[in-house]
Amino acid sequence: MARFLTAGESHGPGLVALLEGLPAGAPLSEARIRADLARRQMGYGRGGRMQIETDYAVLQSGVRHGFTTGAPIAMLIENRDHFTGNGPDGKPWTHTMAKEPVDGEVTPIHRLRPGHADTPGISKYRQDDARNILERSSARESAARVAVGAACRAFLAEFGVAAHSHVTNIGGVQAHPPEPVDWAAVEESPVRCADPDASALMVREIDAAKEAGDSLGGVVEVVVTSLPIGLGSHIQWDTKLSTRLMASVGSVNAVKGVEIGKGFALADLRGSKVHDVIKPIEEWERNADGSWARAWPRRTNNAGGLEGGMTTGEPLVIRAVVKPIATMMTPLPSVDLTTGKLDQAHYERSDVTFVPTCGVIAEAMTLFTLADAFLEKFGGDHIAETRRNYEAYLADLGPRGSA
Ligand code: EPS
Repeated sequence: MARFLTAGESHGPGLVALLEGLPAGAPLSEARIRADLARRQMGYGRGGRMQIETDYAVLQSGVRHGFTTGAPIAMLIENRDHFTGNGPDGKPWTHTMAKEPVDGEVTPIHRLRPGHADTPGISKYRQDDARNILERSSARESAARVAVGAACRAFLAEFGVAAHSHVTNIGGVQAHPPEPVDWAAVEESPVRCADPDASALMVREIDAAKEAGDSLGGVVEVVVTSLPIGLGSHIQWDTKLSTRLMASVGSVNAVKGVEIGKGFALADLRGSKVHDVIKPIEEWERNADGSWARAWPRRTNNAGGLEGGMTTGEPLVIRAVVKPIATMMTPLPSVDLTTGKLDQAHYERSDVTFVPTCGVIAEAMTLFTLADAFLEKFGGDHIAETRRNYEAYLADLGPRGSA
């Protein structure tokens, strides 16, 4: 089993991630983590902050000479802005975010932003400065999650598992990506979209929203290939992999809906057009060593690689809808938390959209959840033990023999 926690504020000294449960012997390096952190920082529509940061996770523990030791993996990502930048009132972040009491005024945030965690947060935690809420609710925290996802990616890659994501909609501009998706084209696109025409229109839409002082949401899709059949379980509500994936992807900042496979479109279709017919054994493919390339393959994948809370062995397809960012250059009307009187919502430098970034975060959360399910199924304190169990399981798949 794997688990992780993060800590850190957006403009504090840094973010921390603590990942536990990866077996010993899995390859891991700061360079591999950096590759995913760099992908998270890209995407047209992000604000000035991304020019300041070059996210880098320093491994503090759990890795030696390029391999995990089985011990907890702690990672530290510095917030460069904390050490070099000033807050919206012109004071250095080191002053605004100081751990000790400071001399002189620190401007509190009283104007609540509709759509952000500000209002329920100040109520629940009895705060009179919304900064004590927004610093932690900021999507900056997702850098720590992506570092965790990168470690899980390195582990799962040892078993051929690969995860990608792409943007299918920004602000109502719908992409029509090629099938299969060209992942290299996604990485080249300014909005991480595989459809070049839609990509150009999305950039225009982001420019128009920026001009209007507004923000945009959209839809991202994560696709994971080469998963073995049977991860997760149908036995309990909380052991179903569908439950766990919807929760982990649904936890990404600003996500308001998650769907698997055809998702909400299933409402319009009859069963005969939905369920994924199983191929007869004559059509199954074999690996070079004679084992099945994929047991019980399907003709279609409308289920998005999950049936009954378990993987089918078909690609996992999971989508999330991301709401427009709550911090807007032209703020919505709001209220002051000290007086309750009408005021404009607070504005701090922000992004127009972070939908492209969300895809990378959703990938990380998916990878973590899959690594957890993989270890639950195959176990192992060293990756060689995990591999033995995995290979023995694969060798035993297929028809059970005639009665
Ligand atoms: C965010 C506001 C912006 C984003 C930030 C999330 O930060 P700032 O207030 O410093 O301009 O850039 O995202 C990141 C810093 C990041 O690394 O993703 C928010 O309010 O959620």
